[in-house]
Amino acid sequence: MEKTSVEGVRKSSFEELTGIKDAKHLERFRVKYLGRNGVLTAILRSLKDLPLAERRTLGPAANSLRNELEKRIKEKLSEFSSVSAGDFFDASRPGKKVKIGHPHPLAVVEREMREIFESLGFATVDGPEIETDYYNFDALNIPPDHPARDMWDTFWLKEPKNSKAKFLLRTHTSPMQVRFMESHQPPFQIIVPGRVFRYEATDVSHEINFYQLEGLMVGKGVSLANFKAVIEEFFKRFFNKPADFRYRPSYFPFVEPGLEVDIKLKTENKWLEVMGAGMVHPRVFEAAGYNPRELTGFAFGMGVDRLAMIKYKIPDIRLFYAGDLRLTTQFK
Ligand code: YSA
Repeated sequence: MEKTSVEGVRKSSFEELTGIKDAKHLERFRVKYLGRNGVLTAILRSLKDLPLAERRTLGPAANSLRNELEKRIKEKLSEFSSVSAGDFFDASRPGKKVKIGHPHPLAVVEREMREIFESLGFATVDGPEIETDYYNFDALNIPPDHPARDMWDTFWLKEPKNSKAKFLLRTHTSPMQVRFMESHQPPFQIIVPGRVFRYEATDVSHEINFYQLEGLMVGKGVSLANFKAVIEEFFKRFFNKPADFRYRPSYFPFVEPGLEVDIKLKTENKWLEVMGAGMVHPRVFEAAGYNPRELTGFAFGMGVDRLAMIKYKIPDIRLFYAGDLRLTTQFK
């Protein structure tokens, strides 16, 4: 062994070191020279077999090279780790998940309801949330002093100056019945999903702001049998479970006869009220400019929130409006 071999290792290792650009490569370099089978380790190991004179010169040179290489490797390594994460772009790393919003459970349920009705031939219509008392009440056969106005606790709005109309936040989606009929001719079948407002105390099943879905089918010879067929088909698809139905006589000024529909899912064994409905009252047709002797129709109004509560077993309607993401993120 000659001193020149240590010098040669010094030269080649230093040259190699300058070209190293990352920690992985540096580690390979360390193993190559200083590892168990490394080039310099082999020189150091062979010292013991050399004559004393050679050992005296080669020994210190090899040891000093080892110390120097260890020092430089350390320096280089700290250089790499001091590069901030921001300076280094690793294109192979998986990207950060983009946070996207979730549809609200009521939006999901409303979409499901709309899709079922559309598949049954109903068109979807939108209406204003701020209404006049004419469309919300009068046109629906509920004149100003009629006690039935008390069925709907109303948020009245301040009257604009010189306005003859009284404005309110609609208490149901039914005002769209006359609004739609004024500008369309039968036969037609529509649904009106939308937000409604009632000035009443909240509890597990009542909110001051909730959603309804109105339905209206008008034509020659439309009957309660048509209503029954449509509604039972709707619920069969909506709950995707076998169910029993109960039709109870009820009163709404804008239908004759009026009824309420209860449903009992075979899996639940409990009757639940799901909607108000009936055959459109002749006075409502008259308010829209139709001849009630020529036409018949059925109408209904369902509570979207209540149906969502039943379908997804949500115990309190107020959860829908609490803005808690633990609820919303469960819906796609
Ligand atoms: C009836 C006959 C028709 O030909 C057309 C529509 C109707 C329904 C009528 N417009 C109406 O609003 N009836 S209702 O006062 O009984 O409300 C209908 C549904 O809305 C209820 O069955 C219930 O599911 C829901 N609802 C009522 N008040 C609520 C509510 N949901 C949440 N919070 C409230 N405060």
